Amino acid sequence: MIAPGVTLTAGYLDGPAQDALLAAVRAVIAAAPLYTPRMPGSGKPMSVQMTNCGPLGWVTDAARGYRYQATHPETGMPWPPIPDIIMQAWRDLAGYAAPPEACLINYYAPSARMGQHQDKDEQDFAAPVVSLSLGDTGLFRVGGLKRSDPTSSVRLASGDAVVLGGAGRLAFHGIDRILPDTSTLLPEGGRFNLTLRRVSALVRGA
Ligand code: MD3
Ligand code: FE
Repeated sequence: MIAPGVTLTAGYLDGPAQDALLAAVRAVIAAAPLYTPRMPGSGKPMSVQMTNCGPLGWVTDAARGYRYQATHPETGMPWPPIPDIIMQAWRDLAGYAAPPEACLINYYAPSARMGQHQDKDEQDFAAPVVSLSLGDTGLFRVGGLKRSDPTSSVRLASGDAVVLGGAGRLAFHGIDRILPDTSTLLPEGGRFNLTLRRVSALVRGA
């Protein structure tokens, strides 16, 4: 346990499983290209590139801000389905009966980072977020429910899985930097992170 409700499974994916997941990620990107998301208001580009698979995808731009939508913001196409290997990871790790609705794929070039933030654009905070890492190690920092709470740093290496549930679901977190040349999985270097999320609230009796 990294923090209350935040569980790291180091080496969840072995070498062949990382290769298979990477092939699935490349196939998603072939259908739904990585794009550069922009901050709400300012339009400042994020250093991380993103795409999604699943019925919904997380996107952001200057005019409309953070949201989930069913289509790619640049191609207008529906997001491709979540590959089986990714659905299997959710079934293994999430402990949650309903399937994920969104799989956000982040690509960190060696110089990219992600500032401290909370994931709170979802309606269902009962469901965990499941994270899978591929490629160079990311220096992950997680705190508490307030931005000012103390933080701890964790290295997320290729093949590692993190489950964010319970008290950890709304913890502040980010990626301080990518540790270069820590994996040979990606010939281009850098890191992919996948986050599997429930977006809609489950309606009792529906
Ligand atoms: C802790 N991604 O896409 S994944 C994000 O490595 C995001 O790309 C990071 O933060 C990355 O929003 C971190 C691990 C993670 C994901 C969600 C969390 C940690 C979390 C939600 C609550 C607490
Ligand atoms: Fe996040």
